[in-house]
This record gives sequence, structure tokens and C-alpha cells, in this order.
Amino acid sequence: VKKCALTGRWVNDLGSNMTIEPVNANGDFAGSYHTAVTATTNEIKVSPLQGSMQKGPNQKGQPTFGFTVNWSFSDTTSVFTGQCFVDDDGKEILKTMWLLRSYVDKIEDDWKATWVGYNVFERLDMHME
Ligand code: B9F
Repeated sequence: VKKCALTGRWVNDLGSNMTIEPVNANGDFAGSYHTAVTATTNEIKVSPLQGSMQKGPNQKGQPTFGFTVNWSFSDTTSVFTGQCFVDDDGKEILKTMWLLRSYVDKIEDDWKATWVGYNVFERLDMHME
């Protein structure tokens, strides 16, 4: 059975692109995220991400993972968590959910500071085994 690898370029259902660098022996990885959408007038900039992938003894080739994106153009942080699946055609797909924390000036605004959503990613280029 083909295993799902995170390394490479991905595009999601919004048209956002991300590149994940090779995952190390601990499961740690770095990368960059280019969002296709934003809710401000700030110019979008490619932003760094740092993540961790499960490499436990029970890993059967469809690992769970999480990563944080530190947006370079806003005082905002997003965290994604998901699982890398291989579908019936052998195509890799990342099913993720995210939380986005926006900056607020005062604690009274905390209630409206966190956004939640869902993204699906497909591989942009072919990954060589
Ligand atoms: O638009 C976001 C933002 C943060 C503070 C002002 C604007 C930053 C970009 C986030 C991109 C998100 C989506 N892109 C993607 O690929 S991360 C999850 C989604 N998946 C206004 C206040 C808080 C949000 C909008 Fe803002």
C-alpha cells in the first residue's frame, strides 16, 4: 500500500499553496504557506510554517500531523491539524481543520478572536518515492 508523505507542494480548496520541506526522523518539518485569501487590505506575503508529524510505532502510512502558520502580513496565527490519506486511486489527500487566532486589543474582544474552518489539500506536483 502506498504511504502518504507530507514533503512537497500542496494546493487546497481555496487555492492556497504550501510547500513542506523534508520531514526529519522525529517527524518535525518546516515549510511555507501562500494563502489565496485574506480578509484585510494587507498585501499577502508567503509565511513560514512549523509542524510535527506522527511517526509512532503503529504508523500504517496515513499519518496525523499538525502545523502552525505565523502570518508574515498580520498579527495572526493559524494552527492546522489533519491526516494524510491515500485514496483508492493512490492519490494523496490532506484532510485538515484549522483555528485562526486574530489579534485583539483588549480582553473584552477575546470572544470574537478565534476563527475555525476546514481545508482539503491535494498534491501540486508528483512526489518521487
Ligand atoms: O485573513 C486573515 C487575517 C487575519 C487578521 C486579519 C486578516 C489572514 C489570512 C488567513 C488565511 C486563512 C485561510 N487560508 C487558507 O488557506 S488560514 C485558514 C484558511 N485556509 C479577519 C480577522 C481574522 C481573520 C480575518 Fe483576519
